Amino acid sequence: MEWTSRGRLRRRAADRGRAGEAARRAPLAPLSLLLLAACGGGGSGGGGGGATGPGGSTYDPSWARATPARVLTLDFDGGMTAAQNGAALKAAVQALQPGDRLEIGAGTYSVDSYFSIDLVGTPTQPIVVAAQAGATPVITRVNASQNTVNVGQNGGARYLRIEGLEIIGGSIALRMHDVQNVQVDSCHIHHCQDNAVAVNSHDTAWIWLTRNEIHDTGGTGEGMYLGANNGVHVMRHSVIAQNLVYNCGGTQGDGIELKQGSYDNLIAENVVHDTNYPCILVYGTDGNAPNVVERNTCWGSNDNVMQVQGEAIVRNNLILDGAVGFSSHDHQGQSRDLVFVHNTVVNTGRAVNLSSWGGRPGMVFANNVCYSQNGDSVRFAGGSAGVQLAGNLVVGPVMGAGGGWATGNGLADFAGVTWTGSSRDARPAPGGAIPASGDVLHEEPVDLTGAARVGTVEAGAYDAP
Ligand SMILES: [Ca+2]
Ligand SMILES: [Ca+2]
Repeated sequence: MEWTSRGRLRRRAADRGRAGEAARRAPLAPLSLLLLAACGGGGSGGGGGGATGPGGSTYDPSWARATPARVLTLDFDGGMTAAQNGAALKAAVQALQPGDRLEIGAGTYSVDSYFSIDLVGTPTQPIVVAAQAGATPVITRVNASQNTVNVGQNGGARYLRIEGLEIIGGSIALRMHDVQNVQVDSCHIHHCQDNAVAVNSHDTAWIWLTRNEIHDTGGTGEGMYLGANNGVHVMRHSVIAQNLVYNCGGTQGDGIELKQGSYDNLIAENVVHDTNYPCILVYGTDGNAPNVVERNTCWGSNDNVMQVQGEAIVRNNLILDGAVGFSSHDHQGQSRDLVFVHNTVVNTGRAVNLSSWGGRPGMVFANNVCYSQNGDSVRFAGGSAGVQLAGNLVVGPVMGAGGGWATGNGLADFAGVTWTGSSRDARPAPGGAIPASGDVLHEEPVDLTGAARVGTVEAGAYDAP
């Protein structure tokens, strides 16, 4: 298996203490500022700030809201074959100019030749390839000898948005290469021979992968393969949000994998389930700005459900049903600067395994609910020296630490959760152990739903008033 996992979190220890509370309560400020700066830079004025989602996260680039200079339409021609329609689609896409929006009608377009989208828009004149309203254009190919869609392989892509397409088959269904300021939104990408989405052949920046449905992969099987192995190419300043990823198999089958060295990325509000390797797997940043993994719901892995090496903030996630719930250990770098707060982890076996946390800088484990039916709630295999431990609620033994938790009652503490993850309503049950179980010094301003935390401080991903 791929023994990895990391998170990344580069925040100084002081930021996590009392003095740093205000700074830590401004979630994603560094990323947001970078995104806004990026959107406005490099061109002739990129519009205002990005759309703001729950909790202040930015899930769309500001340039995506630019009014098209020209709207073009491509309809499926019933008098032509799928392959002829595919050739027409390829030609129409590759002819787009800055400011163009191409709207594609329903039908199956088989692009049976090498297809790379190398379109360069600008912040005020981005290029959009979209489905017509209410239509589902399907792009596929006749075999898996090539990727179905490449982006930026033959000159690069900038300020490009791909929206509402269904992409099926090929070797990799969608592979992005030399890309910056590119968004893939609301696409349905599935049943390919290898990964579904790969962004690992170049250094990339300001990529938005949002609201896509991704499933049924093969080969090494990643739903999303982001950054290259061992930091050879990195992804930075990017947003992976509100995607639904499932049935990732093959020889590995990670749901969302962000590789070593990639930094300052946001992985938020994704739902990932039924994967062979981890639903979400994140390494470290090699000393750069932390990644943020928040408000994701993950269940059903043959491996660790979520695995983060270090240099990350991991908060408000719901994690259930795997070989281990959450795991963190040295992988392609060392575990360090990892803040793990306000997560709910429920598992039949060990809930949380922290192999290399003892003596490492910047480690925080606070306000988590960690329940195991048959195993350890939390295991610090290398001890917990220097780890900030507070406000946790556990069921099952804690190994390698001397305090920082209280003991809960079991599944009755939730509104409706099963050990297998078949029921996942992890809101605190009134009268259970969760209300007021958290530590105020480590309280996050919002919970998994994006709602502000109010009143007493609850451990876990869900607030109670
Ligand atoms: Ca993998
Ligand atoms: Ca509360």
